[in-house]
Amino acid sequence: MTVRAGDSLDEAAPVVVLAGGVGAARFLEGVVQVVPPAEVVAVVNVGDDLEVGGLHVSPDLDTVTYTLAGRVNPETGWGVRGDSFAALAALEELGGPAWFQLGDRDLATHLFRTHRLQEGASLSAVTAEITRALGVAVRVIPVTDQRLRTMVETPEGELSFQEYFVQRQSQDRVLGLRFAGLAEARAASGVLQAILRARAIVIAPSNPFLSIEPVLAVKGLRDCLLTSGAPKAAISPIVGGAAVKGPAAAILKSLGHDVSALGVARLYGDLIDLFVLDERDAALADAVRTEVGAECLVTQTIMSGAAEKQALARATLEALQALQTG
Ligand code: FO1
Repeated sequence: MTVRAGDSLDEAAPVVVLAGGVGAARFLEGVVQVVPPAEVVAVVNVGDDLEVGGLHVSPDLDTVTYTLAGRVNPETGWGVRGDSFAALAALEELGGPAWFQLGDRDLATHLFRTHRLQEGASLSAVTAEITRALGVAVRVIPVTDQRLRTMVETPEGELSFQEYFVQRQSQDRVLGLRFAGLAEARAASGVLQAILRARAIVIAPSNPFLSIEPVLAVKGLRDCLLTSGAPKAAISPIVGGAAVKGPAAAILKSLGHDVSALGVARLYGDLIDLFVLDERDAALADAVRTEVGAECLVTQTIMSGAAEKQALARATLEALQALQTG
């Protein structure tokens, strides 16, 4: 079944997903099973971007794109399926950086992106070129075309996101986060318009600090979300007090938040009308309703296969639609 706009909803209005990397990409795979892909807009974090050997790498944009193109490496959830690493090995021989695993096919994306950026194209324009070339009908937009980089404050000093996440395997205690470039960052063309026109907005089950906050922090984003008449949901990336993937639980703890779905719901507060939490956390739903003032959808949130991704997307969008019409 396809979730379609109800009587009071505009059919052409997009479903907007605020997205980080792997968790968001998996959720989007489900969304495109229940909504025509051309009606879906993914607004993607760029705080994880980095330069490797002079090439501009945008991990979250690529993870979302490769996943929707059916090309992602299913074991890691990032990178290209079946990729080889000959260029990386050759780079290492030369004494170049090899801690960030860039596969040969993946490198082509970074070569193309870097070249087009050097020619003066915007990141959003290059992203549109890449998604078109790979047959992705979802509109994938970086939240901003400006340079925005997540910096992680740790007892060892300030680290760039990928130094913290990949090079040091998220081992450091996170004392705070800074988004370098935020003062100059403006929402990329189409982002605010999509949010204002949306029929539904979903904050994907991504890390709220590392993936979603750099999106929400961009000038105008929060106000736009609050102004938009679309019903808004967030899906908890914390299940049973642990992160589905990555360091979200450790960061919630180190920044003094409850390590639970409730802790995540409190972070989103008045931005959301609906909070989606796992069946294992059903006991927290009442607290979310009373403390955060959001409706709750208690369902299976672990996206172990295609059926689960589709079911989560359908349940979330139907619950949002019911809020709108009910
Ligand atoms: N994650 C790793 O844990 N190790 C890597 O070497 C690595 C390389 C990499 C290359 C391209 C790409 O698009 C993603 C890559 N990732 C790697 C994943 C990435 O660091 C994270 O998934 C995201 O930035 C967090 O959303």
